[in-house]
Amino acid sequence: MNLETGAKITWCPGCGNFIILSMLKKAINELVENGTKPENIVMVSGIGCHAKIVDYVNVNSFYSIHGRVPPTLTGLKLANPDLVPIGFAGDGDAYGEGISHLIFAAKRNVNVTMIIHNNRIYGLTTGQFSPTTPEGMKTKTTPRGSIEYPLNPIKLMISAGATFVARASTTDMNHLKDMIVEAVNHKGFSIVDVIEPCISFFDSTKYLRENVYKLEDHDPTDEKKAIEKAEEWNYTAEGKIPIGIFYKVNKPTFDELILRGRKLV
Ligand SMILES: Cc1ncc(C[n+]2csc(CCOP(=O)(O)OP(=O)(O)O)c2C)c(N)n1
Ligand code: SF4
Repeated sequence: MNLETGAKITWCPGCGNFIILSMLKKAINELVENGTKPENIVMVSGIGCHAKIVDYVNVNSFYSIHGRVPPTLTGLKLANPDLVPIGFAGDGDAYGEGISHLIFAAKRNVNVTMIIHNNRIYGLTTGQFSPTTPEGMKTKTTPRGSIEYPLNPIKLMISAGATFVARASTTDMNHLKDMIVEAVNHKGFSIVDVIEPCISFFDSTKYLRENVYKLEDHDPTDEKKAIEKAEEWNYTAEGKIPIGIFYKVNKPTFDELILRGRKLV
């Protein structure tokens, strides 16, 4: 289906968001071919460069506020369980401003999906450090190099209770599309941390091309092994970056438990 909206795309040429946008459209088409009703898909965004993605895809959408994508997704799913809510947030938005909301949506295992545009910097506000900026990196707010260790969201989300935790990279496009489809198809709280370059303020393209590799021989139902795998790369400035599904288990979802309580299912 044609998902173009005709809106002018204002991202910097070369921004990783272009790849997320084009793989998202492919993923939506695949989901629709396999039975998802397009009118049930609702995109929700936070605030930042990533957030403009809702203007560029012709499905229902809601431009939310900074860090509040997870509660918006939760509200949509509870109000109408037929909906397929998909959230889009930056690393600043999801892991900084909105971290408590993200943790609680994961803890509750709400049946929604979060796609994180993790360029490891604040893009829209022109280059301040974020929770996943590597230690030592010079940014506008860390002119002598960041003295903080980066957060590892894969480890955090597994510990918080998310039942689908994956990482993708804009340097492996088909894999990114597959991760989006798998996350949306998973029943429970799903998150895909997409590592991407911000061409203007943190160009990681070369590093990603040289260091991203696909997880193999990994059992995603084993929580301890998933955390061990997640520790292979702690969002530092160097090291190999595994991509794929770290953790995937089935548990009752928050929305289903609420509806059962109201005797609606
Ligand atoms: C409550 C609140 N705090 C701060 C801001 C200013 N602000 C807008 S976007 C942004 C950072 C966005 O960074 P990120 O989420 O990583 O998204 P990106 O622009 O990199 O896609 C900030 C701090 C805001 N709009 N609202
Ligand atoms: S500032 Fe960075 S994240 Fe924002 S559009 Fe430009 S390259 Fe993309």
